Amino acid sequence: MKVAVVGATGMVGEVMLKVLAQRNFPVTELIPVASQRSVGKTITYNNKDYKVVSLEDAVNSKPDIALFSAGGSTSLEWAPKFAEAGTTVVDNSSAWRMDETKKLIVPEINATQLTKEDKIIANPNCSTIQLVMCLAPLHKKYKMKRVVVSTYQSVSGTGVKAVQQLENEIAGVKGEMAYPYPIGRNALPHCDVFEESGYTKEEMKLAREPQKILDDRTFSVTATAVRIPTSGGHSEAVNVEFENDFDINEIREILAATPGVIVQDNTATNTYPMPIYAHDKDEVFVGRIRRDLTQPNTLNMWIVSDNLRKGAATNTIQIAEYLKENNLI
Ligand code: A2P
Ligand code: 11C
Repeated sequence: MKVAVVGATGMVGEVMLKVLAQRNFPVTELIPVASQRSVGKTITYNNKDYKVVSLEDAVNSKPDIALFSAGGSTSLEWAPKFAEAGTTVVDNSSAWRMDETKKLIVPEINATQLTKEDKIIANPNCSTIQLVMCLAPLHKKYKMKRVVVSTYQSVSGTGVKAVQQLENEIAGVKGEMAYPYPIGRNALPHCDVFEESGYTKEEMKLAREPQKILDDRTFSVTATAVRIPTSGGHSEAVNVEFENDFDINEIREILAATPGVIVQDNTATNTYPMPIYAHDKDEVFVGRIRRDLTQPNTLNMWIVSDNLRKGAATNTIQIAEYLKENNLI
């Protein structure tokens, strides 16, 4: 497969290259793409050097698939050009997620919707992916009514500048600020920009994307998204009210049997998911599974995943794998 990685020099792009190699994706030709600033630079993939090319050159070389993570405006402008050239685009930005003509895919949940006609496929937001990975199997069994989620998101979700801000603060060095406040020793109830409603865009992604992925608008999600000084891995405290009652052991069994989900839940041994253990892993980790004692049919749990892997690069590449395995590209 001729594979273009658009945004190959970026944080997610670099992880995409790593995951493509680790999962032995059948790359016969790699086309790393970035902005004009990076054209001609060398990147290494599977111990081989490649030159970064421009978007124009990448479209003209007609890749079979293009994995995009170069921001929403690049996707809006360029994904249709790739699609027109016959390339299937899997896009990690927010550009196409809520477009009714595009599918929003978490392979374990809804990849079977995909057909050859899908030329631009959207990858959900990182905090949505880890949430729906745990909600989907429980919704199937008990039917969700309402989800309340509070996130604890790492600085890598914001990008290189934010990772640098945290490192500078730890080292006691002055530098550029990615956030309006210090992030070290702090918690900012502010991920992405504020909308008129008072919610942030990140919170609204958590509210809307699960309904589209699960193809069900009968449940609702309300979110508070918080940035914390972890370098990688997003965490979520999740409260779910179901229509039907559940057995807590059965909940654990269902989650443990869900592909891509790992239960880490033993209070006797202080076993629970944490970002430092989720780092560099492809799975979603869930623990602190317990009944909400304040109202019927309601569950609390704690979900952690590496936002750059299952939250971004891995999910994108799993979509590419599904397309390849099912002869859809
Ligand atoms: P570059 O490194 O040349 O700026 P991150 O999310 O870590 O900031 O990375 C963004 C990625 O998207 C980088 O690879 C960046 O390339 C790329 N990118 C940003 N703007 C454009 C653009 N206008 N055209 C192509 N690639 C872009
Ligand atoms: C964050 N979730 O952690 C964001 C990063 O819509 O793809 C990814 C933003 C997006 O800030």
